[in-house]
This record gives sequence, structure tokens and C-alpha cells, in this order.
Amino acid sequence: MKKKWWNDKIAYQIYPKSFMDSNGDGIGDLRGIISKLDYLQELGIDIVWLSPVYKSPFVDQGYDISDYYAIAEEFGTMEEFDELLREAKERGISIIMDLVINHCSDKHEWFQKALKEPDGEYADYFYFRKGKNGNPPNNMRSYFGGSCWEPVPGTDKYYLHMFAKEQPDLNWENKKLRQKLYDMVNWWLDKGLAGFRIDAIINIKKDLDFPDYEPDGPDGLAGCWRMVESVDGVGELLEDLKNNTFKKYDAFTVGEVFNMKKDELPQFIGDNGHFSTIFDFSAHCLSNGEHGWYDSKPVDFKEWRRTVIASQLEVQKYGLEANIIENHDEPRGVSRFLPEYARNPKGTKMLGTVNVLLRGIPFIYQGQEIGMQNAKWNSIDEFDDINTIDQYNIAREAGLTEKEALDVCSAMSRDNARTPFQWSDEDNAGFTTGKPWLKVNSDYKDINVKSQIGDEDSVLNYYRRLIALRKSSEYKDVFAYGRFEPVYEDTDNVMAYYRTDNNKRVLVLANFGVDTVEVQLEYPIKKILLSNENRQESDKTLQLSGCEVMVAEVCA
Ligand code: TEU
Ligand code: CA
Repeated sequence: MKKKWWNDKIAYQIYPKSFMDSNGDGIGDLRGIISKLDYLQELGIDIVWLSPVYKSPFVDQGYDISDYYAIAEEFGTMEEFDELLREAKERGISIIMDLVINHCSDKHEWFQKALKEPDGEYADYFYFRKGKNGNPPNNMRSYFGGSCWEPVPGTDKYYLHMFAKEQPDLNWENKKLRQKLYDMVNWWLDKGLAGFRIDAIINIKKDLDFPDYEPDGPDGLAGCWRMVESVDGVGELLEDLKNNTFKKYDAFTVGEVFNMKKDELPQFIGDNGHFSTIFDFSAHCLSNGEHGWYDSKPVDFKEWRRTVIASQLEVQKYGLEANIIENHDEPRGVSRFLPEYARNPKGTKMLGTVNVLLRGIPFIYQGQEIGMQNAKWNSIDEFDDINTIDQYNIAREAGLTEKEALDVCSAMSRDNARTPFQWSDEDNAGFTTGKPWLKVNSDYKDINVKSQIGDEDSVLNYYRRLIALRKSSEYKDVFAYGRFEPVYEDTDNVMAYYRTDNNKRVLVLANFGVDTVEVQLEYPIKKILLSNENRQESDKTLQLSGCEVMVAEVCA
């Protein structure tokens, strides 16, 4: 593996709308982010990923961009953005932005021009297609429900949208459009951006025949991911993108890639891959239901352990992936991956340790570092997210009662990750002096930065030590480049692995069970590096209490 500047970095995702509101309108903003840069620096963050801050009608919270060259008014101005870049740089923090180029907003001028002239130049920036026998061109279902096709007013054509109908898909076969996207990407990189997180990018390649697929639901439609999985050729488009943009800047790119073909991993993340890295979603996919959130499954520990281990072993053959326990599309990791008895500071530290010390680039999602959990939702009206509303309706149509459908959304909703950041125990968790755009989690008096900052034993201070360990001059090489070797795979409730190179062998050992387990260590401990129990020493027979985690260099 060729070494790159980002290999040993720690990244942090900010969801701007929910991070910090500086002007009391209830919406987080750039000035709010700037005011918290010291906080991020003290946490040890090297790279910040900003979810979209571009101009947008916010049908999908900014993932529907109406002007790629402008900052949303809600978030601030371009001057403030430049200030953020500068202030971050002064603190040794690089900024990457979200790059949403599978689709744009229906309010983008390209789409508006296309609607005006459905046979004109701009119509070919999108997929405008004639229907079949009074029906849409094919039977694909969008990720957010309903047909992928929406009529183009005043014509016999439809336009394609794999997400909401307000997010028309861009036609990547059109070279002129592609060039415009590349120019835009380079414009941002010229500003001093370190790179991008690249949204939904696997979807850019379409099967231009738009065949029908085997229906997989009562609506007679088939999930559009079926096209993604069957069509070839996305790699050529991704190479074109990279060669015209990122490569010239040595940018750090992290692709959001679901439904990749199994054997394509080296093309995606190898030394000359399409991206620097991609997210590892394998553990998140474990809960995927066949038909929607309503038939999703709780995560089983053994399956989770097997999945994480298998993924680590596969990925290390080619490069690094980006490791997360949660993001803005997922419920909180503590609520999802930990059994109820472990949803406390001790268990939260354990989960964080096991994830952050894996091989790969850790991405911490805002609030994860203080142990934020899913919120309690009392009514479907409390949600804002378009995906949640769709999944609620799907659950109802499948026969679930209102209460059952609400429970499904409470467990799985993307809004669990989008509730305002909990800065303090003051009104609205210190996020805003106004009315927050989404309700604050009712647990904010117990879980917030202010109460944790002075408490050495808090989740927040533990995360600081965890990150500091990963970045320490002594251990950063073994954590960045060392091999991943699973161990004690047959011990009930134990998740354990070594990170090892020619100089060092570090053991990460966690007991996800409620009871104490006894572990016979293979190697004597040289030095305990981190513990959620203030463990100072141990002989080769180790009693690991419920939810205890220990990181130790061992003699090997
Ligand atoms: O997500 C793409 C994507 O595949 C998601 O729809 C995912 O399947 C779902 O959110 C899981 O609950 C990206 C963004 O991360 C997401 O926020 C956007 O809504 C979406 O693209 C459209 O831009
Ligand atoms: Ca604001």
C-alpha cells in the first residue's frame, strides 16, 4: 500500500443544520461551526466532513442542490465559508464537503431550463424518456418510495429520479454536463478544500435500456438498486471524474458506495482506486429488511462480530475503508449495536474503542463522542425526514398499526442522528436560543458536552484519550498501517483483535456481555494503553467485566 497524507487521520462528520445555531433561528450554521472549532481541535480531529451547505430547497436536507456555487442562506455566506476554511486550517483541520452529483434539485437552473425546452440541450442533462403504453419507462421504485419516473409537464415524457422527485438524476453520459461538474469540483478544490465525501455515487451509471425488473413489492415495482447491481461500467465514469479533478489535487475522497459488485473492491480503494476510501457499511446492512424498515432486524452480536471481522480481513488486502458506527442516515450506534444493558457510558466507550481502533479511517459522527442515543418519538408528526415518512407509510400499508409503524420509525429513523447537538443542560441543549428545527432529544440533561468536559471519566474525555492514543507518535503507525488479526472468535460475547506490525502487537479486547468472562491471554501484557475500568495491570488470566474494554500492547 502506498502511503498517503490521509492514512493516519481522524475524521468527524458535521451535520450543519443540527450542530450549532449562532443566530437563534433554530438552524445550525457556519458561524456556529466556526465557534466550535476549538472543541474539535481539542478532541483531536484532523478532517471535518460537512454535510451539504450549498443552496438548496431542503426537500432532502440539502442533498438537493439548486446552486453548486452558493452557500445556503440558512447556513451563512461564502465569506463565512472561507473564514471557516481559514480558521480550520489554523487549527490543523482540513475540510471536506459533500459532493452530491448523482442528482441535483429540481430548482437548479439546468432542470428549470430542461422543463422549459424538453427537447433542448438541457433536457439531455437529465434522463427524459418516453413512457410505455401510458406507463413510465420502467418499473423502478425510487429509494424514497414510488416510481423513479415523474411526468415532464406538457409532454409524453418522464424524467428519472432515483431519490425524491425533487432530485432529478443527472445524465452522466452527457460529456458537456460532466465537464461542468468537473469545473465545479475543481473550483472548490482551488479554494483549499481537502477533498469530498461523495454522495450516492454508485448510482450515476444507468442501464440506458431501462428494462423492467422482477417486482419486489405489492406496488408492482422493483427497487432501483436492482439496476445499480446489474449494470456495468460505473468504473469508467469514476475514473473520468477522478482524473479530471481529485487526482490533480491529491484530494482525499470517500465514496458512499452501496451495492458494489463484490470483486470490485480493489478498483474502488486500491492504490490507484477510484476513491481514497469508501465507507464500510457492512455492519449497518445487517439490519436491512427485505421490504423496508418494518421488517428490519435487530443486530445480533455474533453476526455483527463475524461481519466486522470478515470485512476487515478483506479490505486490508487492498487498502483502507472508512469506519463508522453511525452517520446522518443511520440511527445512533449506541442504540443499534449495543444491547440495552450496555447503553451507558461504559458500553458506549467500549463500542467506540472497538470501532475507532479498527484498521481504516475513523469517522466520528457529531454527538457520538458524548454518547448521544436515539430519541423518543411520540408521533409521526415529530419527524421531518422524507425517508422516514415514506417508511412509515410502507409500514402502514404492510398492515402495521399506527403505534407499530411509529415504533419502527423510532428505531430506524435518520432523524435520530439529526436531533440538535447537545452542548449543555440549558434550554434546547444549548444548541439554539430560538426554536430548534427538529426536537431536542429529551435526554439532553444527562448527555451533554458541558457536564462531560470537566469529568475525567466521561465519554467525551474517554474519546479524547482514545483519539490521542491512535495519533500518538508511538502507536500511530501500528494503528494506521498495522495488520488486523482477529482473536478469541470463539469466546462468547468477546470482540477482540490485534493490530500488529514488525515492531508492535496491540490487543483490543472487549466483553459485550453482561457477565464477567475469563480470558487466557496469548501473550503477556507489556503496557495497558486504555481501559474503561481504570485497569492498571493484569496477568495472563484476565477477568473482563461486563462491557469492559482494554487496549494493551503485548509482548510478542
Ligand atoms: O444516501 C444515499 C443512500 O443510499 C441513502 O438513501 C440510504 O440508502 C438511506 O439513507 C438509508 O437510510 C445519500 C445521503 O447520505 C442521504 O442523506 C441522501 O438522502 C441521499 O444520498 C440522496 O442524496
Ligand atoms: Ca442559524
